[in-house]
This record gives sequence, structure tokens and C-alpha cells, in this order.
Amino acid sequence: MHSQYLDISPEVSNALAAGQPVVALESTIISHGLPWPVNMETAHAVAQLIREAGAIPATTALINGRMKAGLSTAEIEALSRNGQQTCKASRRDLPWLIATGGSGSTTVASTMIIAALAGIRLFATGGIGGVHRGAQQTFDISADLQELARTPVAVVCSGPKIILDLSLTLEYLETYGVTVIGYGTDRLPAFYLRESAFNVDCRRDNPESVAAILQARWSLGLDGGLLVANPVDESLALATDDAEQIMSQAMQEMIDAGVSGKAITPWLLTRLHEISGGETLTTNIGLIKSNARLAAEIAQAFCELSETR
Ligand code: PSU
Ligand code: MN
Repeated sequence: MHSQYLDISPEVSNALAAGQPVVALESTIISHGLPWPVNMETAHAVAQLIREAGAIPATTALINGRMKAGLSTAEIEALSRNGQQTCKASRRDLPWLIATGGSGSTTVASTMIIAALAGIRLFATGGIGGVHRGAQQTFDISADLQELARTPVAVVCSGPKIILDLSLTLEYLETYGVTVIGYGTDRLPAFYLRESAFNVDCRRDNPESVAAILQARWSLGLDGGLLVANPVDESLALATDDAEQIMSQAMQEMIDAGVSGKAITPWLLTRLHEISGGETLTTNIGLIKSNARLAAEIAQAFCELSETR
């Protein structure tokens, strides 16, 4: 079901036509999640890891009114250099950006939309958006969660970002029927931390058994997405106390600065990178790479399952 507004790069299009594994990547992580120049270095390193694992990377974005699955080196460089000047584009923004010929970097939600339109089933990122702390008052719930409820793409990440209310995020995912798989863990990972106090729906320890769950969900006609939560490598994980402490400091500063809406997530991530002296940045890059590798392995296993069906 291709869209008249979608351009799939020849490489990605050929891979999809040949039934080869493809992994979608978002671009908000490039424009808003990481600083220049490590954003560009990371974008290339992640794509390379996906290739080494036997899959084709498809970075998504909106460029001059066109949805893209598969970006050129020049397009990735431009997004990286422009940083937060590029519009952070979620589901609500796609229509007006397309109609006005605008450009935007894609969040988890809008990357899932482009991936589904292109026929890509796996998507790797760092952490998803979720229910924000204090959402009882602010109503701040990321559009990523609604997208997981409705769009058939499996998102491989390191759990919801620590800046969120994890308990409410899990409740929301449960209400909307999103399958949450722990990769090598019974606990929900919390981005910079290997685990939180909450359990996942099920644990799987290899890519093949994750692929079997994706196939079961979609063959059943259940549609919607799945979350594969892959804990950050032990050597890169932050200590729980340290994470909570820098988090409370950053949250207080954010309230004092009056930051709101879609600026919250990029603001907090940037501030955490500063307060931690770069430690959260190193962790963030490491977990994105590990999720990309795993997504490529699951994509491969999923393609093999589809062949033998
Ligand atoms: N994960 C990261 N860094 C990021 C994001 C996720 O490691 O910058 C981005 C994703 O694009 C995600 C978005 O969809 O933050 C969530 O923003 P919000 O909370 O405003 O929905
Ligand atoms: Mn929000």
C-alpha cells in the first residue's frame, strides 16, 4: 500500500521486493536527540551495523514535502547539521508538512507510519516516548504510544525514556493491547538503566523467538505494533541513584525554564547529556547501536519465517 507522497530509495525498494530484511530508522534522534557531529557519526555507524548484520537500513524523514524511506549521505548530513532547526514531525504534522512542501525529522510515531506504508516491519531506535511524569495534570502522553496501538511495526528500543512515568506508560500500552517483549530480561528496561521495577509481558532470548511473536500477532489480524525492549549493555548502563538524581535536577530546571509540549523530550535529553558530563550521551549512542543490530537480526529471522510459511 504505497502512498503517492512516499519515495522509497532504490536500495530499500529492491530489498523489499526481494523479501530481504530491512530496518527502519528515525531521524528525530539525529536532529533533536544527539548533538553535532556525533549525530551524523552515529547515523552512519548504525546504518553500517545493520548492513553487517545482513539487513538494509532505511532512515526516514520528510524532505520538501516527500516522505522518504532511505536517505542519501547528503540528506543525513543536512539533517545532522541543521539539528533542532528542523521541525520535529509526528503524526499530526505529516499532513501540513506534505501539503506545504515542508521538511521534518520523524519521531517514533511518524517513522512507524512511513515504515508501514513502505512495507517495513522492523524499526530500531533508542527509547520511545510515553506517559510523562505529571501527565495527570499536563495530559502529556507521547503520540508514539497511540501509534504502537494502531500501526503494524515492531519497535526495538531500550524501553521508555527514563524521563517518563514508566508505570503509567505500561498501563497505557496494556490498555491499547501493545505486546511488550523483554529481550533477555523479565523486567522493563528504562533506557539508561538495564531494568525498572516493572515486568514485561514476556521474555525472549533469541531473534527467532521474537520473530515468531511478530508473525503470530500479524497473522492473527491483530494489527498494531509491538515493543521489543532490549536492555542497554551492562558496561554502559548508569547507576540507578545517579540517573534519578540527574533526572530530578533536569526536571526542576525544565519547570523553571517553562519548557513544554514537544520541546520537553529534546530539552531534557540535551540537559542530561550536559549534567552527566557526556555520560548519558555515550550510553545513548551505545544503546541505539545495540538496538539496530538486534532489529536487523529479528528482521532476518522474520523474513526466513515468512519464506517458509
Ligand atoms: N529516543 C532517543 N532520542 C530521541 C527520541 C527517542 O533516544 O530523541 C525521540 C523520538 O523521536 C521519540 C520522541 O519519538 O523523542 C518522543 O517525543 P515526545 O515525547 O515529544 O513524543
Ligand atoms: Mn508530548
